[in-house]
Amino acid sequence: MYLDEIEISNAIISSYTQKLKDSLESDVAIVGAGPSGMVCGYYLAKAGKKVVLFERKLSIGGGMWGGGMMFNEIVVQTQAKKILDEFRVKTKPYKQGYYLADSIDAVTSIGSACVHAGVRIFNLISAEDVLVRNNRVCGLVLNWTAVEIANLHVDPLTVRAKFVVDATGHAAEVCSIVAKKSAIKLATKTGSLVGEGPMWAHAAEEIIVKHSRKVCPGLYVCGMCANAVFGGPRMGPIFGGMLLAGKSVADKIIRELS
Ligand code: 48H
Repeated sequence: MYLDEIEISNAIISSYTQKLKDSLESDVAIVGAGPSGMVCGYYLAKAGKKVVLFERKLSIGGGMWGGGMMFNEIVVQTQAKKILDEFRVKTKPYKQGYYLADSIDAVTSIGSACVHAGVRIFNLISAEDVLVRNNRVCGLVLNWTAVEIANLHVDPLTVRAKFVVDATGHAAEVCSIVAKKSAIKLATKTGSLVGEGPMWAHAAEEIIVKHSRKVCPGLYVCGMCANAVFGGPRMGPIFGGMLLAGKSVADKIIRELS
């Protein structure tokens, strides 16, 4: 069979366009394909929800690839090991209550399960604004990351969703936009972003799952972003809290959707 370049281009353009058009309206739109966003997306899709996930970078995985200071191993605690087991990530016990996993295995296995569960992941797209109606976040304003990097004056496109999840990590980008541009008060003690504290792994891992919840109508926070928004310490290269937070937010949204 002769391989024609135009057929290859046509295949990619038509398939991608269809995928993007199918994603204009969804149950949940997640921003950020780090560990918490992907785990959240996986459990939502597994429950039959229509989920779309936008990631600024070329690669998914957020801060998990690099383990701790580029030593590409991650640590999880006992409760979170069950989630790694579900994704078939190999773990090995270290000391009682501590497990180790290869960060490459963790990112690739979670990413693959997420896509196979039905989450549509769009890499190279950044959320630059939100859609707000009647004091409720109901969508995202998107642009190519390349447009953002090149600082081009190109207007964005928009997607609508019943719920938006901010899983953008330390920067809490979606919540920052909501706090800065809308009249919505976030459900924090200040009504705005409280800010992340210095490292305290034990306290941070305990609080992050509680903080991963609804922050205003239509908007949930998940993972590291939750401690930045509600105020909590960072935890360093222990990733159990991110996995548990992703699952917990998915469970909350599934309840609210039904
Ligand atoms: C599209 C965006 C946008 C945007 C950002 O940082 P992440 O890995 O986030 P989490 O919460 O899943 O995991 C946090 C963990 O990696 C971490 O940093 C830890 C445990 N730190 C502890 C410590 O002490 O430092 O992923 C967030 C993702 C990234 O891939 C970004 O590129 C992406 O979100 N992102 N995507 N539009 N506006 N902003």
